[in-house]
Amino acid sequence: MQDTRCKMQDIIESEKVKGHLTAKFIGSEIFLFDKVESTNDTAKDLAIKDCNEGAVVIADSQSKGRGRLGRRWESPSGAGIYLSIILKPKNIMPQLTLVGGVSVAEAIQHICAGLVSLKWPNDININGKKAGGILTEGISKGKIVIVGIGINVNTELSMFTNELKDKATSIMIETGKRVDRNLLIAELLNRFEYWYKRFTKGDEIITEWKGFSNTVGRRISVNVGDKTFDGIAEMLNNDGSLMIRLDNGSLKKITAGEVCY
Ligand code: BT5
Repeated sequence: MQDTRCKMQDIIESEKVKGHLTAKFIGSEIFLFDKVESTNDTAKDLAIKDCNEGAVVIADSQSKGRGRLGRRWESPSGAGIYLSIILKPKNIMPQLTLVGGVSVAEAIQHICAGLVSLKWPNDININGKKAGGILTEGISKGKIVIVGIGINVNTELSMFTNELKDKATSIMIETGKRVDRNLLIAELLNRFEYWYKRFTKGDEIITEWKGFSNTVGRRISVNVGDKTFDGIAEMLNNDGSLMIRLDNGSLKKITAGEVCY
């Protein structure tokens, strides 16, 4: 495991990322931009024009970074990791968000030992606050999947809008350490390739994901559209969906939603 700490303001450089890559196809092509609207949209454009599986789009900042349901993803420059991985899986795989989550958690766990957790379905938390998120989108009838990953790395509290100041955090805010984004990107892509290969060979990702998660076993509220379900998160299915034991005793399967606890 490499020491990803740094003292200086870091600049993302493809060659520096590649210098630390052990992954063979994830990151084999890197498209690096100073600023894009959304790396997921740039990745979609590239994927439609044709590029290899594993190509990665990285930007230092985004003007229209997105979360799920069109929500905004704050993406200040010089601070975070905003990247999208282009995949061409043989089958439709709803668990790719979980593959992304485990890869991010593993890449940052040595910096934030004991502080990083995953919240179903797509949040990366540090010390219980949101420090990252994953946006998985399919195009071409699911033949191409874009896994978009945002991580607040050297983000300072003053860089967040007021709306986020209480609920968002970064690696630096929680640990006091600046991190070299080049090394962290490489580590993340290395971990992603490892899990993606295992996963596409048929291994499950649920056990590793649960190892980082405190969602299962908790009392939660889940918002799905305009409905709210209250109960205990009972288990994760192999397809990545969540089973919640509702207060009326029945079991409800949730495939997408907003979990609060
Ligand atoms: C997510 O959505 O958590 C997925 C975020 C994915 C961002 C990456 S960056 C690279 C790629 N390109 C993109 O355009 N997107 C992906 P969701 O679960 O819907 O959470 C969105 C909510 O998180 C917002 O409504 C805010 O409340 C909060 N939020 C926004 N920016 C944040 C930030 N930088 N850190 C923490 N929370 C944030």
